[in-house]
Amino acid sequence: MKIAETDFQAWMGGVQARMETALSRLLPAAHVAPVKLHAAMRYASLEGGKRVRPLLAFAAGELSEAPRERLEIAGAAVELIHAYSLVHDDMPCMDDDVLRRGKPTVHVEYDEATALLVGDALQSLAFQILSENKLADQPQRQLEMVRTLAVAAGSRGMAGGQQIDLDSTGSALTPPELEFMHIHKTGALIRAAVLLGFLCGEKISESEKKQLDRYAKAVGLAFQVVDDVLDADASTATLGKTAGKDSKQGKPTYVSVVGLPAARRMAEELRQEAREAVRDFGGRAHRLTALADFIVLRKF
Ligand code: GRG
Repeated sequence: MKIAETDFQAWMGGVQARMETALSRLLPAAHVAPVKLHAAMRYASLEGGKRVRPLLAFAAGELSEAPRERLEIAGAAVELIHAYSLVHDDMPCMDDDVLRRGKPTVHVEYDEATALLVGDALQSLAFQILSENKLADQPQRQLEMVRTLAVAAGSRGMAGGQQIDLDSTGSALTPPELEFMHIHKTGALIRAAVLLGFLCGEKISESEKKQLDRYAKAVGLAFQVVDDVLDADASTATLGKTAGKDSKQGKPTYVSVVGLPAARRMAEELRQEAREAVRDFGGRAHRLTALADFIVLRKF
């Protein structure tokens, strides 16, 4: 293994461990009433997941010299929204899945009503921690962060993308329609993770923000293209969730719309686009470029 790879693995492991501790602290304790809901919220959020969104927030925060304590909160807020989306997405009324992160899904381990409430409560907690901790020196900046996450999670972001996804099952989408769906369903939250991380620090200019946004958009879409490739190409054991589900459910994916080789090429083009977007930052963006590589070259 090369030194740069070893360094990246160590950094990633460090942020993941830090986020596990932070999330455990920020989530209500399992013994606090209502015990079932709190235990299920912890089940949905802890001990699992790659923590890609907090990793992106930390990497972007390095550019603006953001304090780690702020990045933990911003990363946790995005991760809680992500965890909520997975819980709801797995429910019988949506994707109807029984396996997530190698464990039974929340509605299987608990029950459907609890899964619904877990998602609701995780979403509320995300905005609670984002608003009750000081994340910026100017209140206006912190409001911008709250708004960024709200838009990304809402009907013009993730929830809207999910609606398009549900409605498009069994229909043939064109590549631009598919891109529109994925930019919203998956890309919006990934983009928010990068922006929130950057906004936790002070050293930012408008032009730098634009460059970072270009990176975030490329990485957000790349993440979904790779997810589609892995769904078609990897095993359930490797993924920790049911593989091959998209085609079984008749869902349009990059693989079904453009084919596996073209989807792989697209992921690679987006990786290059992401790297190009942060080229001007030089060595300061080395975590961001390594994360773009990780997101596109991952096997799970
Ligand atoms: C229910 C409002 C609502 C939205 C759900 C994101 C989403 C929308 C559904 C998840 C379904 C899915 C498999 C989407 C593909 C991309 C994705 C978000 C994969 C899972 O994210 P990872 O790989 O998961 O970051 P881990 O477990 O590592 O955190």
